[in-house]
Parts: sequence; C-alpha cells; structure tokens
Amino acid sequence: MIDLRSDTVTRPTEEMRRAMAAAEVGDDVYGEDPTVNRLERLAAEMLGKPAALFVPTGTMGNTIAIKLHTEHGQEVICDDRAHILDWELSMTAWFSGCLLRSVPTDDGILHWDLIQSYLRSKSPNYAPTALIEIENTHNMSGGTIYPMSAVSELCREAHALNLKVHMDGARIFNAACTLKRPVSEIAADVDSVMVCLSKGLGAPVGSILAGTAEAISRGRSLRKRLGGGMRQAGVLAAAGILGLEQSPQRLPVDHENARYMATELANMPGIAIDPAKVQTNIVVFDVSGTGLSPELISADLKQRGVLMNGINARQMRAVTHYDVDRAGCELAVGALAQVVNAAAGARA
Ligand code: TLP
Repeated sequence: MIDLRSDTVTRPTEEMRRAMAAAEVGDDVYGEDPTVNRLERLAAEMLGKPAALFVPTGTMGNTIAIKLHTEHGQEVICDDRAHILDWELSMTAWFSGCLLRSVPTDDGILHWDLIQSYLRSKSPNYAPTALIEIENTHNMSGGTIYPMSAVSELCREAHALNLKVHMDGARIFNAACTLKRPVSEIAADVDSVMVCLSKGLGAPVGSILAGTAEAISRGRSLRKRLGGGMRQAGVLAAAGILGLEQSPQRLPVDHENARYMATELANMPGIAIDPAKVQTNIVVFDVSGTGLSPELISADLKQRGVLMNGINARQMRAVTHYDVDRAGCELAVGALAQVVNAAAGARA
C-alpha cells in the first residue's frame, strides 16, 4: 500500500528502533528519565525557548498551551480551518472553557489587519480575547507557510495589547526547510510553540511544547491532569531525539515529491490545484470537477493500492513523507489518473 493519508503514518527508522531499545530510562513523573530530559533540553535549545515539555500528542500540546494562556470564559482567535477548531474534539471548550473565534482566510494565514475586527476587549457584553493561535505550516490549506514578517507583526501587536500568541508548529520543520531559516527564528516571537515529532520527523509517538520556564512548569502539571504523565518514556524520547537531529535534513525530498504530485494532478481532468502554492509536503486538491466524491475516489484508489483521504466534500489531501519514495508517488498519481480519466470518459 502507498499510504499518502498523512505523515503521521511514518514508521520509526531502524536507527530509531535501535536507540529506543538502548535508551536509558527512569520515571519521568519524578523528572528522572535522562533520555526525556535530554530530549526536552535539545528541543528547547533548537526552538530558542527556555524550556520544553515532552507530551504524548500534538493535541495534548495545543490543549495545554491554550489552558496556560487563558482563563475560563475568554476567546481564542484562530483561522477557520485550524486544527484546534476542526480536529481536536473541541478541547479548547472542554478543557479551557474558552470560545474559538474563527477568522476566514484563503490560505490559513492570519495577518494582523485581518484579525483586528475579531478582537474583543473586556466589556459588559463581550468575552475578552486572550490568545491568538496560528498554525505553521497550515495543514488543511495545503501546508502553507506563515511569512516571518506576518508572525512578528502579529506578535508585536498582540503583545502590545497583552494578548498571547501560540504557534501550532506541528510541521514547523517543514516551514524551516522551505524558508531556509532555523526553527528558533520562526518561533522567536511567539509565547509558546508545539512541534510534532511523530509526523515528518518520523518518531513513533510524541510532541513538544516549548515556552517560558514558568509556563512549562505549569504545563507539566496540566499534562499530568490530562493523563499524559508517562513513566519510562525515554524509550519514546530516544526516537524523538533522532527525529530532531536527523530527520529535518531529508524533508526537502518530501517537498519535491509533493511538488511533483501537484504538477501531475494539475493536468488531470476535473482536478483543480495550483502547483505553485505547494510549499511543503501537503497537497490539497479540489476533485469536484471530476463528478466523483472524495469518498468514491478514495475507495477506488484503495483498490489500486493507494491510500488517500478526502478532507471535506470537495477536497482531497495527499501528504508526502519518507515512507513513500518518488516511485510510490508516480504510482499514486498514475492510479489517480486512471480513476479520473475513467470518470471523464463516462461524462463524455
Ligand atoms: N493532524 C492529523 C489529523 O489530525 C488531521 C493529520 O493527519 O494531519 N496540529 C496539526 C497542524 C496537525 O496536523 C495535527 C495532526 C495535530 C496538531 C495533532 O497532532 P496529534 O495527532 O499528535 O494529536
């Protein structure tokens, strides 16, 4: 099977498996797992933040961050296709008691100009805004990247109003690869950043939340509350360390494969995509012109050995990663061409 459903499907490399087997471990709830401690120090250093916390999932990292920066009854601004809005089971409401105020965008990118009219200050009728959440890269818009200037402007203006900014940087290393800037620069101005180790970086489990020492210390007890106090987690952290140290170097290959797929898709009847907009490893394309639903295409592709999912009624998503090479991508676009050409033939 060629699995392009997500980069979450990547399996740990042989080297990661060896490091996991050999990992020195202790009880991380006591702060005694040397490998987790090493991962947290490395992640904090790479992200340019004073402290970092190893969490089981990106969802838990975002959930803790939102709780850290808000009080019950406040508002959090995000874009209208944000992962925290659509894919995290309303954790902002459930755990933090806040409302997500979503802002429509074309490409998932929030600019200060765009969000100003959505900000609310304290008044007899309004719940005040506490936090702005930005997703870099933006998953459902097709892996789009925040311009560095947009992030700094947003943070500067938000901080002037005493608002915090959290970056869902699940794929910040993909952004760093295309921008050719270190992740520490990309996250320099935000108050906290979440990074997934278990996507394109290839670790089997885990994410990082980084921020100030005070916030991360509070985050540690929130993690425990959420059931994320893991014990000999060094077995997992060992793979995460390799993910941070080695995997970013090979992300350009995933990005080239995504661009290749986008270019091929653009020539298929009924498919709409602008390959110039594919900046990282996510290819989102509109299949409504084929007359077929994403579910139908997905089921047909599965018969042909390719896994790819719809993300809504019109669009599908292919995510490249190191477990699918160029030959796999060629096979996938070949299979998709057969499906849509057959549909075009039937329409003619
Ligand atoms: N994204 C998954 C699905 O949940 C959609 C995927 O296949 O892309 N932030 C962003 C931007 C993400 O893309 C994801 C996972 C998360 C947070 C949550 O990470 P996990 O799955 O570790 O909770």
